[in-house]
Order: sequence, then C-alpha cells, then structure tokens
Amino acid sequence: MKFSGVRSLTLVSVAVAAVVLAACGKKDAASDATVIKIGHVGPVSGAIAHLGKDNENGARMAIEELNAAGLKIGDKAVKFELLAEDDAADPKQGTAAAQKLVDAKVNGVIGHLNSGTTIPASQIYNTAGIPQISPSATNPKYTRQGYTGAFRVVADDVHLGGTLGKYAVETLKGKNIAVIDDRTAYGQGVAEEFKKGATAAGGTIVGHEFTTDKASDFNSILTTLKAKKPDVVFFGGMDAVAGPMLRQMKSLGIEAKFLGGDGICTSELAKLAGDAMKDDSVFCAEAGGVEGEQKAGMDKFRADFKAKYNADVQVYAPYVYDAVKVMATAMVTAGSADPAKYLPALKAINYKGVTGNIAFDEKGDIKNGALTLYTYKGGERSQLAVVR
Ligand code: ABU
Repeated sequence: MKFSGVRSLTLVSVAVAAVVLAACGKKDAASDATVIKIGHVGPVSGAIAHLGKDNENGARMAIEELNAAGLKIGDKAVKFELLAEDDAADPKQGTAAAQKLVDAKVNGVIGHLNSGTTIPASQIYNTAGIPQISPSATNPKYTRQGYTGAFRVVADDVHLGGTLGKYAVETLKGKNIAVIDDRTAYGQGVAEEFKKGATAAGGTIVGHEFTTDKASDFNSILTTLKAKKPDVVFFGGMDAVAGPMLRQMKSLGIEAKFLGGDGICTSELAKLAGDAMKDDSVFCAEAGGVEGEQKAGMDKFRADFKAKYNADVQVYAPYVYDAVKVMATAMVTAGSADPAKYLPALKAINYKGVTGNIAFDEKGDIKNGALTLYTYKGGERSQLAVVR
C-alpha cells in the first residue's frame, strides 16, 4: 500500500512537472533555442561594488538586446544566458569565480574588472580554451602572456600612465610631482608608467608613497608628501580610496592638483570626495573614448542605461556592452559558439560599437585605442579631450 501510494504521488508529480514545463515552453518562445552561456565577472561586493554593478549592467543590457534580436548561429536559434559572478576585486575570489565559469562550460567570458583579478583568472580560461575579453583591466601584462584567447577593449596602462605623466607636466605645469599607489596590479603599474611619462616631459618626482585598496587613513603618507611641496599628486588606485584621500588632502591644506587613471575616473568620485573636490582640481583619464560622429551613439547608450537602471554610467558599462556584442558577432560570423571555432573570427573582428571601432592587434589589445581626459566641475565629470 505504502509503495503504491508513493508511486501514485510520484506519477502525479511527474504529470504536474510535465504540465509546468509545457506551459513554460509556450510562454518562452526561445525555450527550444540553443543556450549560449556568457560569463561575466566583476566586484559586485566590497568597496568598488558600484563599478562591478556598472559593468554587470552593461553585460545584461547587451544580452537582453541580443535575445530580443532573435539571433541564429549557424542554422540554430540561440538564447544568450548571462552567468554573473562576483570576485570582490580579490585575486583569490577571482580565480574561484573563473573556475566556476569553466566548470559551468561557458562559451566565453567578459571580465574581470580589475587587473589584479583578470590576470590570474586568464590562466584558467586559457587552460580551458575559453576566450576572455576584459572591458577594463589595463595592466599590460594581461595581453602579454601569450594567451591566444585574451582580449581587451580599452587602452593599457602604458598608454594611460604615460599620457597622464606628460599631461601633468605640459598642460598642468606640474614641476614637483608626488605619487601614491595602492600596490595592486593596476595601481602600481599605472603609477610607474605615470612616473616615466612625467620624468620624460621634464617633471620631478618628489616622493612616492604607498597605501592599499582597502585603506581609509592617509594622514601619515600625505603629511610626508606635504613636506615636499608637490604641485601635483598622482594616485594609482580606485575611486573608493581616492575620495577619502581627497578629503584628507583638504584637511591637511594640500592644494596640489590631483590626477589619476581610469580607476578614479567615475561618476561616483565626486560623491566620495564631497566638498573636497573643487572645480578643475581633479583630472583623470578613461582608457577609451569617442569623438565626432561616434559621440551620438555613446550619448544614446548613456541615456538608455540611465532610463533602464536609474543610474549614471560609472566608467566601463559601455565597454562591457560592446565586449558582449563583439563576442556574439564572432560567434555569428563563425556559425558556431564553440570557442575553438569562433576564436579566429574574434581575432579578426572589426566591429563598430558605442565605444568606437573595435579590432584587435596580435596580442589581443584594441587597435588605435583612445583615452578621454576629464576634469570635474560642479560634481560632474567634464570632458576635456580625446587623445590617441
Ligand atoms: N583600469 C582600472 C581599473 C581596473 C584595473 O585595471 O584594475
């Protein structure tokens, strides 16, 4: 009796499940489609979660548009699925997230956000033969490891730091320049490139102090640097650290101009710095940019993003959006989402995105990458120039 009761229940459960599945199939016209899994990794927890969410939303927006377009790869209807992972900007969590995506058999990965997570994760994707496009990691090492499937849609720290070093001396007229970095793969690398650029342009580096990406008290290093009378302070690190640093510079009466790379070049920086940010006193560069006719597409993206997520773009959401579309375009061109089959198409891509034209050099870096220089006015980023 007991057995048959359980059996009846099981049969009922199976029947109910079948009805539910059938109903789901009818509701979702794409349910018969082949699922293409795109991994995304960024820090959606921790001090720079606002940047990780910005990136992840860029990926979601692209995936939704791809699915709405009803793409076919080869002769198969496909549905793109986003597998979003959090690495908290931590290298160990970054490799754990990468392994999770490899185990889930993703067809490709967009990420990570930070150089310190992207570089160790790239080894895992490379071993698994999974193409990876970073939308924001700028440390040059990422694309210089000889990994055939590692790509980047932004300029690197050699370009970024070198240009900012020259800008500090030639445009801001900096003579005595102080440097601080957070000892991450990004912060350390961009600071060294900045120093090379500033020195080559005739500036003098009067001091170089160190902090971490989790620090909030900079009084000791700022007091040391204040004694060297800098007219420019360069910070290699992210906005979550730069904001409180600017507040403490104000408290200590340091009047120097403040410069940083793309890690501080966010909408959020003005909020984090509060009234410590005077107009035209903070300068930064995004590792990409558009001008002329291409600006309309970027403006539309920003407006659509704001309408959809009720948030301004921080920095790299448009680059993530383009990276997803680039990967999908390579799959369509190759007629396959098999990484080995679409990788040649990805290498040869020539894609017109909202961030400009995307094609890769032999290392996997963007060809003819741009930088956009910004200052802040009235608590908003204000564009100064696009340079190449
Ligand atoms: N490029 C700035 C932020 C990301 C990174 O490279 O660590």
